[in-house]
Amino acid sequence: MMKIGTHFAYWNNTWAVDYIELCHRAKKCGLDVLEVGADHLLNLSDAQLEELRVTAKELGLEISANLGPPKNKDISDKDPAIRADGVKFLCDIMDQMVKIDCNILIGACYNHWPYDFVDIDKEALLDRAVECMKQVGDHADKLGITIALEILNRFESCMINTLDEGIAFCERVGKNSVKLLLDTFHMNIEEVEDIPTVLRRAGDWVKHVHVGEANRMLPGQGHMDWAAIGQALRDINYDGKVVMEPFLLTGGEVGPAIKVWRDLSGNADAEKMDEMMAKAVCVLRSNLNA
Ligand SMILES: [Mn+2]
Repeated sequence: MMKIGTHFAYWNNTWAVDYIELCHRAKKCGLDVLEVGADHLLNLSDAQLEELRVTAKELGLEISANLGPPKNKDISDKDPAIRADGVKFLCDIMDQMVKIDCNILIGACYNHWPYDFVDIDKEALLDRAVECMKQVGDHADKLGITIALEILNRFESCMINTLDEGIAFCERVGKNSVKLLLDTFHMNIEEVEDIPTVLRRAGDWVKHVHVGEANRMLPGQGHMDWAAIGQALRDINYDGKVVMEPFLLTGGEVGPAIKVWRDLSGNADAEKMDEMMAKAVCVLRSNLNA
């Protein structure tokens, strides 16, 4: 059964949030999953992690952990010390994830994000990231965690832009725990085939899905063919999380990072934001049969 979620930054334009409050808000909107910032888990005490685990469990919510590593923890970096720090950073995050029963780490874990495009020696970046990801994958295997590497569009990564590049990377890593995340926003920019065709071709490589309209508005607010996308996910027997990444708000830290330069929410207040989210959940449930 597919589970429907959202990225935590939907409601705010800051990365710093109260996840306990957002768990309740997610539940109110009818969501099954709250996607949190993976690195935030490093800043929470064991007591806070336990509170998050219990709150999510009581509300029937699952948690996924979304990561854009900082530049000084980039496992593709030329500097071996930075790569070693990056491997440790990813392993430390997974150790925290276990404490909240979270078993999926997603994002551009092979690089730093937002990428600065200073080093664009793609082959060398990939070679270094593959070697480090083998170590990270071993730790994930041990913990029962899946790492779903996000395929990003050209404006966010020079390493993995298409499904084929994602599969090639995972095959080189060769770990059961290291698979792919496909995101409709990035696929819409980079893939030659239509999105349902790419999903069908991806098959078992897909361990996490991000959904949003072409401009990252909520499903149902744009022109994506959600019925066809839902059918493709059923065709590959996808039973993981389908997580929205709606970015509608300008300003703060999130607006500039995501390049949201105009309000896409219709100047929504808190109540209206919840209403729009609840409506998008319905759009996905009906199209995904979730
Ligand atoms: Mn995404």
